[in-house]
Amino acid sequence: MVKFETLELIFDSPREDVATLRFNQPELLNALSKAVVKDLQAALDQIESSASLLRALVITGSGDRAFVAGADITEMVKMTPSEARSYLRRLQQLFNRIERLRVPVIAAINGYALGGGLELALACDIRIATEKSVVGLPEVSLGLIPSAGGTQRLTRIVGESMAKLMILTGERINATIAYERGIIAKVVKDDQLDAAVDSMLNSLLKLAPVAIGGAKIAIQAALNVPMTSGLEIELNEAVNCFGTKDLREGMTAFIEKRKAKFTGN
Ligand code: CO8
Repeated sequence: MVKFETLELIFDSPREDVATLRFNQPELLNALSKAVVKDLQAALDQIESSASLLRALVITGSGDRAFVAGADITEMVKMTPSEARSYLRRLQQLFNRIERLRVPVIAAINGYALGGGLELALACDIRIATEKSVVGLPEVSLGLIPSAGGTQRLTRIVGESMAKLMILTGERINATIAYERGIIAKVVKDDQLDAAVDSMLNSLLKLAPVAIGGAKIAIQAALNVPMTSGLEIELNEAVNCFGTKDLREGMTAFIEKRKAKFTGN
């Protein structure tokens, strides 16, 4: 485990090829202060440098109240426009780095995911939330707009109409409504989050890592580039799979009517 001032990065739980990044300031509902952003950057450096050994990343918050309750309002209130620009640029870049990891990233949402907290979760691949969780982009109620990717990612996920409803009114919704809107992939009982994450990891870790990474990149392309470019990315990722032993193993196992054993090669 690597302990930072505001978060921890665990490399051996539940397995050595799964990293868990846990925001660790429950008394502040894990708000994203400048210190958190600095630690997040250092943690991501470590995650990227061990990327070849990793099969999945889980992001969560400590305590039982919040995933991340947004950017630190006590710091933002003092920011000049130019300070805000560099802070926001940094947050956007960090969330982009999370989105671009070639391993699946699970946001384990254990309470409030508001503002920058939801924006962080939207940069993850699979969002699992407890029933009591509350999500939203309430920035307009603070005189701000979602600006760590929220206007772009939420709109791509729920469409223009629902994104406008949520962002222009700043509404906070519970996990079940967020599930119905397609923001959350799975809602679980409050004491079942760890079990649900483990079960999701078990499903993912049985499969071919290069294929999972390629599928993720191709799906993201569907949201970000024109169809012709997206199809090209899909083609390249598929061809890349044909260069792996895992593809031969997966197909041979099917033909031989046995379970495939993937190695990530
Ligand atoms: N920033 C700073 N401190 C916070 C934040 C936050 N976002 N959220 C909670 N806290 C602190 C509270 O101030 C409180 O501290 P203290 O005990 O010292 O008074 C502690 O956490 C516990 O919070 P509450 O007492 O308020 O707990 P409640 O259960 O009463 O309420 C809520 C919980 C509903 C989550 C409430 O705390 C709340 O509304 N928090 C703010 C949520 C919010 O508006 N988030 C969006 C922020 S804007 C944003 O994220 C923009 C992202 C990118 C922009 C960057 C611009 C430069």
